[in-house]
Amino acid sequence: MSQIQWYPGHMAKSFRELDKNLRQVEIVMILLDARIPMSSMNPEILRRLHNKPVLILFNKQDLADRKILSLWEDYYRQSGYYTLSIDATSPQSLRSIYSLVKDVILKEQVERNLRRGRQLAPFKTMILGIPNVGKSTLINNLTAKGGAKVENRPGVTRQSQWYRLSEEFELLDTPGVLWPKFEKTIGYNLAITGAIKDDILPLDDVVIYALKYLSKHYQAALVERYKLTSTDDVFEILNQIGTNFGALTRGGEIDYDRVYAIVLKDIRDKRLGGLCFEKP
Ligand SMILES: Nc1nc2c(ncn2[C@@H]2O[C@H](COP(=O)(O)OP(=O)(O)OP(=O)(O)O)[C@@H](O)[C@H]2O)c(=O)[nH]1
Ligand SMILES: [Mg+2]
Repeated sequence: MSQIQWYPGHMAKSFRELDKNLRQVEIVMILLDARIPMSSMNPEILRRLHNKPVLILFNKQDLADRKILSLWEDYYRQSGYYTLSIDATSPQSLRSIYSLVKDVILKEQVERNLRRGRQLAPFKTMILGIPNVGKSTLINNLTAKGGAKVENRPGVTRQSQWYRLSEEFELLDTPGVLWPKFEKTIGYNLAITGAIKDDILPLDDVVIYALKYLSKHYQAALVERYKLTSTDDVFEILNQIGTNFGALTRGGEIDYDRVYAIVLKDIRDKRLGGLCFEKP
């Protein structure tokens, strides 16, 4: 894991900028990967968001294990956050985000403004999330035709910019990448889901970790997909996949690199069903 660089200095700067930007928004949206709701969260962020409503969006719900995901929703809700599971590519998800913000999270403020005869203004928001979690997809899909123009209104710092997405949302751009610390299994989870590039961690370690998790928590799906006769030993699983899928070298040996690629692709393409690699 030493190849992954986690710069405390960068992080401190990002957090200082976050603190400044926070004052300007009405609601903070944190995008998590629904398959790894802990590894895709920087816990330090939550400690910084006092007094602002926080909406935790579990994105890529279409790839996740619904049962486990609902446990995660409960977990974060019990800690005082609003939660919603979404698929950032689906129009229905986008509508439900807006309804939740307007009719629940900022309801009082909306009603107060309407009572005072003010028009409903776009909600000022900030969208935080690790790389590849779906921020651009969400922002693009929240953007109405003709939206996403940078308004001529600078944020507090020079780096910050406001974007008018639609009648519904104005977005303050995000301050840097707020990775969690790559401790323990977090790096593996980020690699499995594609948040970090495949060449950052040794692929054999990543896939072996994934297969161990799957054989413990998704044994039936694993057996079914790879026609396994036993799941007792992870190296035996690799051999069976290699044999059953013809991932062999010319000399007839198991081609492990191909086996790793097969497993990773299957996980990411949902060939093993909806998966979560963490439980609350
Ligand atoms: N299955 C599925 N794929 C999604 C979803 N949301 C985004 N994606 C895919 O995830 C990949 C990354 O999405 P982006 O929107 O580029 O992620 P990002 O957070 O902007 O990534 P960076 O710009 O690298 O920080 C793309 O291939 C998207 O199509 C989702 O809800 N479900
Ligand atoms: Mg992006």
